[in-house]
Amino acid sequence: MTSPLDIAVLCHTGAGGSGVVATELGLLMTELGHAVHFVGPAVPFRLATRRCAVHGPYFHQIGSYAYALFEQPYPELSAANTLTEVILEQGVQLTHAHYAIPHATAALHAHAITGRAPVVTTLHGTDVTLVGAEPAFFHTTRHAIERSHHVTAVSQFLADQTREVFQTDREIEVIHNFVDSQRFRPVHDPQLRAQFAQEDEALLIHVSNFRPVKRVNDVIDVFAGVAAERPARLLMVGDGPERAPALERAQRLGVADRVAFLGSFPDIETVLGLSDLFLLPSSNESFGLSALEAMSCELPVVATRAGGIPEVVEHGVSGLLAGVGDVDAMTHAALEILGDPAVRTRMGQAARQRAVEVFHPDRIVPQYLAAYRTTLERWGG
Ligand code: GMT
Repeated sequence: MTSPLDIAVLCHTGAGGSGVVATELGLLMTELGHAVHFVGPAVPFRLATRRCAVHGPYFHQIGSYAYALFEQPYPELSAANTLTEVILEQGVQLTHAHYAIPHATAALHAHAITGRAPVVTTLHGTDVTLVGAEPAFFHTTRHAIERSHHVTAVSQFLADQTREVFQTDREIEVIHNFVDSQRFRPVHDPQLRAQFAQEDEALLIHVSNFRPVKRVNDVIDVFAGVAAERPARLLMVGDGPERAPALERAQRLGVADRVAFLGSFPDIETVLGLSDLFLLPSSNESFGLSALEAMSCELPVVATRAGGIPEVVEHGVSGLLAGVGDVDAMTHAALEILGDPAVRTRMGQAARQRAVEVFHPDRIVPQYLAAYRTTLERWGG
């Protein structure tokens, strides 16, 4: 290995794809011998339950200070301050900011203070398509993207969308997300599966943070259509503002007794590995990491043709895609896959093969490492 790196990582610490990618990448970098320092208000969601084979990664809590004159907290300033301490005290050479704001903004602030630690920013999706496009954050997001020393996006769709939304010709490297196919794999355990479904019932699953963009009511509608035709159960994993409306809809459609809302938890590989089909009817999705994790578990995916999803799920090969809101098409797609065990097996195996071959960490992590090294060569530590 060439010289080990010292990297600080800023990411959202709650359940969500960008924090998951940041955590998994940090763990893999640590296993490769690099020093990784997470800087955040709390230990990232998935880091809390993961152990690395070697010492690290490290976690530094962002300090906070409430003063009567401050009408609201200033997370960007607190993050920049703690990151500055970490850069100066730990010899950090580079900061990797996941999500444009406030993380890239805070990282650039710390770079301005220290004159060290150039910033690699990874765009994940809603930082551009929802939050960044909002007038309230438009200029700060564009500034973060234009001033970061290197910018990556998790899909070609997102790179193109970023240039369009911000009218910028900023160079953006596409580095797709990845999945640990050793951890995310099929689980053949009839006793465990029996906790969720009878032998003759198909087990469908949806995992998300239950935001409006996920269209969780469509998940319920598709499931109701499937359950009207064949024995089936649905696992809803995650939590968020759309959970209560989704439960209400399941009750209204008379399928609530077959839908289990399991809440939010980090070790989703077991429930994914036990299931038969993954549903992701989002209105927009820059990548769809949850779908990739399901594919790695040998699950075909029924999803929308939105954003970067077609870069992950190949229509007709690893799943079936439909238009946003086209519940009928998604219901037919799910029934088509579940109705023929040979189709389900073929698509599931193709899904896993794609996850292993195209989105393996061994293919993706070196791309981040190369981005770090190029940034350091160009901008210094
Ligand atoms: O999906 C979310 O709402 C969470 C969000 C995040 O930033 O945590 O996920 C985004 O980043 C993931 C990891 O790169 C992508 O797989 C998701 O597609 C993306 N979400 C959206 O674009 C809606």
